[in-house]
Amino acid sequence: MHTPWKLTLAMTGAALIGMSPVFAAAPDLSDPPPIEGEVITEDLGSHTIRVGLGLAETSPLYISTRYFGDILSERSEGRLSVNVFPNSQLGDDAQMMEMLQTGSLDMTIPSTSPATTYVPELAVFDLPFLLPTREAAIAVLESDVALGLLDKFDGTGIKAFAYHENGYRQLTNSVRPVESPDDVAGLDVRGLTIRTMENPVQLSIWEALGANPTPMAFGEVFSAMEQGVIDGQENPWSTILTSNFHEVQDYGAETRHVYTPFIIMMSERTWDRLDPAYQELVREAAQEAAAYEIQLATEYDDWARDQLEERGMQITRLDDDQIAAFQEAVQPVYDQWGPRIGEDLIAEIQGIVDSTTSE
Ligand code: KDG
Repeated sequence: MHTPWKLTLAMTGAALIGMSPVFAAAPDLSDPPPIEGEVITEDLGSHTIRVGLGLAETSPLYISTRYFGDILSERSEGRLSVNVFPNSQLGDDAQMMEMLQTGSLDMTIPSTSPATTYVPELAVFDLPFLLPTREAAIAVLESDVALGLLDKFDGTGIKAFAYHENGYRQLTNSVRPVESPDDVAGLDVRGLTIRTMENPVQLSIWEALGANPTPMAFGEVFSAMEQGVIDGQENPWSTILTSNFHEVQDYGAETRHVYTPFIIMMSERTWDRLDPAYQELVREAAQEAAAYEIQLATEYDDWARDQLEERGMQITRLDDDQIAAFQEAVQPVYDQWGPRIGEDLIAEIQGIVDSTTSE
């Protein structure tokens, strides 16, 4: 199957990496998983679902959301269709979740961090160095513990279906290379001013590291860095690349300090308008899109880092001892937030992590 959006993405991908030989190693965007499953032939009404995203058209999140739309369309004989609005053009994560509640937007896929306003326990994902490997992270996302947190959106006006991967967050800045917490704090010079997501645990992480944390919506980050309002930010390499942050950030450090997921969610008002057969289809498509997004995000991660280096970002790879220094510095975050997030929940997540590392 060949649809115009896939062609557009292939072209965007080529432009993104400048048609260099590295193109061969780039994630394969032309071959999403085949769309399988029952096609609903009965006319159960036509719906165009508007999905707002914070990230750009080249992000794994956008690509998998288009795939989600393809599944809905193919399996409803075109009666369900999806319009995706990237680049925070409809609002930031917090605003778009409010729009879901009022029914002025159908879907969005925010990070868990701003979604803690609705489900405070989701802050468990904000705890630093909790999910040490991707294997452990995925096991957690697929666990009943994590899926149970999605049920807690009940009563908020939002339906939450599945987790996507946002990924391991890395630090970038425009001032100096970072190898240690001291480089963040500055010691003899000033601490780095770092944008954080709008979430108090994220704020505590950067306070513990001696930075000047500045919470800010994602859509404002590029211009804040361009204008020198902030020195840096932290996000997965794929977001840093697809948002062109390397144009205003000279230094990166592979800190992997937090693994944050995304949540695919829908307005309950939209949900209630859908026939139960379409509701089931939306659930299935969300899960299939999540699996594809996680695959793409994994493929993007190292590739995006290498692309950033090729484009001139100086990236510091940290060894185990250097990572341990960051880990030690952020320990107060656990003391401060553990009781509020729930020690039992944290222990359950740690149990899942241990089960993947002891196998
Ligand atoms: O659509 C998702 C983005 O808006 C956002 O969640 C990205 O991780 C992110 C951040 O730093 O705000």
